[in-house]
Amino acid sequence: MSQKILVTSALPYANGPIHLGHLAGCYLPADIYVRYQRLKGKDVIHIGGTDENGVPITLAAEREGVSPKVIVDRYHKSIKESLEEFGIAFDNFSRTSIPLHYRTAQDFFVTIFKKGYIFPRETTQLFCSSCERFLADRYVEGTCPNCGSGEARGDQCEECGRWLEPTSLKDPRCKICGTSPEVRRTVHWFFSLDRFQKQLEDWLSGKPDWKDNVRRFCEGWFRSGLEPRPITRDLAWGVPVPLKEAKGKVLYVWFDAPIGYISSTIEWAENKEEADLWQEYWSSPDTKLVHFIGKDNIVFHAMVWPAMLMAHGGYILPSEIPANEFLNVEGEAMSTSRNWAIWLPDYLKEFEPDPLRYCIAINAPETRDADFTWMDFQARVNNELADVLGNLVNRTVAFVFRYYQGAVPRRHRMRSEDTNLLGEMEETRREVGDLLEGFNVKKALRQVMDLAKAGNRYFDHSKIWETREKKPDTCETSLSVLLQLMNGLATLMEPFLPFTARRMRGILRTELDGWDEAG
Ligand code: B3M
Ligand code: ZN
Repeated sequence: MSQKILVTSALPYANGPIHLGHLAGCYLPADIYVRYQRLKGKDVIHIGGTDENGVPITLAAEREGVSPKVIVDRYHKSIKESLEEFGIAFDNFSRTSIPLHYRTAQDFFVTIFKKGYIFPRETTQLFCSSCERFLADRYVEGTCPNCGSGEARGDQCEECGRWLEPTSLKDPRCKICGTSPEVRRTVHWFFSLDRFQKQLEDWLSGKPDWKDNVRRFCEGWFRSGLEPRPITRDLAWGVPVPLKEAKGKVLYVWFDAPIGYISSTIEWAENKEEADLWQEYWSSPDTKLVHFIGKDNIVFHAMVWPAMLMAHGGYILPSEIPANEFLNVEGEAMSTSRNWAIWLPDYLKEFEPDPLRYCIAINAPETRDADFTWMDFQARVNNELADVLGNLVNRTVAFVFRYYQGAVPRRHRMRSEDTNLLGEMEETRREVGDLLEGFNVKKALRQVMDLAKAGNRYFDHSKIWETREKKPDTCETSLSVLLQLMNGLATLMEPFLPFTARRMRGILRTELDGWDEAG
């Protein structure tokens, strides 16, 4: 059986539209990777969906005074449409509020519960007496015990990134009414993450080429020692805990969300009417499972989720977790609450997808945070997309139409500059392929642009406006080489700028080549 590649992108919360940070963090790099693998003819599927459970959803609903269902329906649609319009090509884009997902998540829970990895424990929790309910995660705000930020949330401090317990906050207050909550006793179900520390450490030590950010993160956690994690919540929205004794409780969203990758794959197989096909991806030991995520999701994907999979035993473990850093906007961190972001639906009202795909990819926050500015956007569109790529295509095509009626001129004797350029194209294809296999989107795109620059230099040196009359054979050969280069570029560009690549093929009237046949 040929190797399968199962690519997932983090499931965005369906509590708002999608923004640039989401794209840079995972959707665009994932899409580039998947498009490349498809061109290679690989058996690859891209699985995603919206995360529709948990406090981020119920909070958004309460803020608007509507039911959570209204929120998730609205934003599932918005997110799905934006991603489609932006060219992010999913094989399946599901949602975690559907019965199929509930069943899959509950079965997963029951399997590891029966194996003894989930247990109830009496704990303390913050309770708001004026709202008369327990305050889960983001229903509490307060001062971070780690960095002192006054706006830490019950689950995490956005300032220092520390993962928190609501009861560890100083001066906690109810997010809804501002009351300072009291501590009450309650029972929650815990997942024995601690029992997987050794296994996780061994597993991670077999991943020396994983990105530093992921490895450093995990090493920090191992040093402080893993502890059991509560995986249930007191909420009226979400996947009900499938235990009689846990009435009224739902699964913690971070427990059910990654299982969404599995349920979305099941849905994909059902839609194809090959109901068992999903298992070939999730169970075959030579499937490459690749989770594209942003850095704020590392702990869940590199530790908690693999431990859940180990506990379950029926599925493969992630092979790769390419996690990107953050993309800032005009020097400031994006923030939904402060409404500092570029929302994709707004962008798409004004511009085409490819210029933004280009700017994000060429400046991708792969190893450190990067910054998006509109000045940079403008400069790159003008100086790189238009002056380098657009110019090469326009002047070549204009010349061919003007003097050769739009037909590809004949190729005669090839000179060294001709074979050199085509050789450079071959070389670029190999290098870009290697870079994309290693998730180096930024470098890969730079190589493609360097090839376009080489094409422009070749154009200038070839002086076709002179050779056309004096040495017509040479002119014809140069043009045929330039057109071949353009066709090769249209394939090399396909993962990054699919709309532009399609337009180029339209001009050339060529079909999309496979990666290895390109040019
Ligand atoms: N919804 C967090 C986020 O949107 C969360 C990711 C789930 S991936 C399984 O950043
Ligand atoms: Zn309250």
